[in-house]
Amino acid sequence: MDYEVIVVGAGVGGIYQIKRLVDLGISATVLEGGADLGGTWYWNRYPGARFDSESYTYGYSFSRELLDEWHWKERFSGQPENLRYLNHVAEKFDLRRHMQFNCRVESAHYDQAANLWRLKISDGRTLSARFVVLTIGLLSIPTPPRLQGMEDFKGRSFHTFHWPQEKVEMAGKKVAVIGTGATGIQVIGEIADKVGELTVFQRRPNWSAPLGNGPIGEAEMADIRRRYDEIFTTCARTPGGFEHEPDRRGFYEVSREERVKLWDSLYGKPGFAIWLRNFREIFTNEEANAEFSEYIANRIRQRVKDPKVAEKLIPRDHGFGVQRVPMETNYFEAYNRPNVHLVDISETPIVRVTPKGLRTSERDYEFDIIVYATGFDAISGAYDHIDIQGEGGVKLSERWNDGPATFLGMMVHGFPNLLMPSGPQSGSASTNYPRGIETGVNWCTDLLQYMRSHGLSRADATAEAEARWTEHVVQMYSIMLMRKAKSWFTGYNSNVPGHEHGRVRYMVYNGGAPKYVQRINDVAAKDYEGIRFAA
Ligand code: NA7
Repeated sequence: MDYEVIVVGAGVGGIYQIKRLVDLGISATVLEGGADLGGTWYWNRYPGARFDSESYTYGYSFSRELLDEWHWKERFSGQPENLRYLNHVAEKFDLRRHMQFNCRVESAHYDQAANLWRLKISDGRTLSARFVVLTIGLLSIPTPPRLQGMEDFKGRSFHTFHWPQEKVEMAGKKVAVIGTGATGIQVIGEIADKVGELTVFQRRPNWSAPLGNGPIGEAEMADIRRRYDEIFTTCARTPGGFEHEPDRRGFYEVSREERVKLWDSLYGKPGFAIWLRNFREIFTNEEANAEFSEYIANRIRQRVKDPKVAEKLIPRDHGFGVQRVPMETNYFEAYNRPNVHLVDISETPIVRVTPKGLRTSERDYEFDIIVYATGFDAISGAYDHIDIQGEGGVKLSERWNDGPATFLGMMVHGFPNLLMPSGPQSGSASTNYPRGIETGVNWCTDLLQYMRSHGLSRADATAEAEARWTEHVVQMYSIMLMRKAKSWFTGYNSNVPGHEHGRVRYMVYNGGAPKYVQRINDVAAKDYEGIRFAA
């Protein structure tokens, strides 16, 4: 056996997981497909890439020293600083020597006779380990569109995830952005005044509201440091793992004036306040949601000068907050600029990419750069991309063909000793990611310690426990308007066969962080009820 534990992926999750393992003296390594650590913050180098989480709620909470020495310079920190932070963490705790880069895991097969996982690596090696911990990200498999002629384009084109590491000269250039999700909205707001011409190809608009970014000075940072305990306690108490707590008053218990007063105070408050400090009915009640959506629609109408463009930017097929809400900086104002154009491709679809640009059903466009902000094979995609085979050679991708089924979002029946601290149906995907990650990594690490101290070498979730958890996840969707959304929360992706809209995949745990933590802690307290162990 090469290692006791192999961790796959050196992003936010993998960095913390290896720290825990090293501290316990467990023989472990991290295999990372990229050339360096950082995951999401290593890859996504597009202009405007930044947290929508308050920076100081995104950072790790495990080390007081780290909290005390790091200065988050912006309320919503940008990619370069985020990557510096993760490098700082790795260096501070001397974690780099436990990481191997340019090592893409191609397959992971469980060898039942030896009770070992055997991993094939892209560099030709085969490595074995008793446990495999997958920290492979929720949004790590980018999905460019499948357009005819993409390879013929003579200019530069890339998916936002693969934004080049060297500076991309954009001044004076004709740029196309396809996609208006959280990524597209960040890019567009950032580059509108830096490019020659910007043409946005929008299929469906998204609801979006101001991010409210700003600097954090020395004095404010000192105050944040003093309040860290309180901040993390609040995050642990709220459904989303943020500082934002829902308004507990009933939507219809207060007058329309009171509701508008709340919304006026939230619009422009930093971060997800507008989404998560709102009335809870926004998430569950069609009428309440429609009333609030109309409020936001009017905000858009106030900000976009051309009424025709404004109407095109207002979603009609879903209400505010039932899809992930992208936060924006100067997004709507971008459309007031003479160099920015909106093409509604629900009316005039893109027909193909040409050597010079794009052809819609209406006309040809010429571009120097085409940016594909078209999203990810989210949450289960990274798992589907590794040939993972459990007991009896069962393939995980086939088991999950119609959507994931898990135990606590962290284990799968028939795949012993395979752990997913932020797996599908875990608490991470629908919450402030690092808060969920720390929870998941701690739970998985506790499980490893429990097994060590009890002389156990094999852990497998039972089929019954997996079915119960998955049923609970499905139930948590049933009350949410989100279940109807054409969004990566329901497994929709028009560029991935089988992920078309219409069949919900139960990807995330919607019960909120406190309930999730309670559930997984209960399992641990009952000697891991639902897991079958062997010596
Ligand atoms: P999203 O939220 O999945 O958005 C992708 C966008 O790209 C969305 O507007 C799509 O329109 C559009 N899209 C996708 N494929 C096409 C094609 N083929 N043609 C035209 N338009 C297309 O991905 P993001 O990267 O923005 O955000 C993902 C998460 O990353 C985000 O929530 C953050 O948590 C970080 P559609 O809606 O399918 O009509």
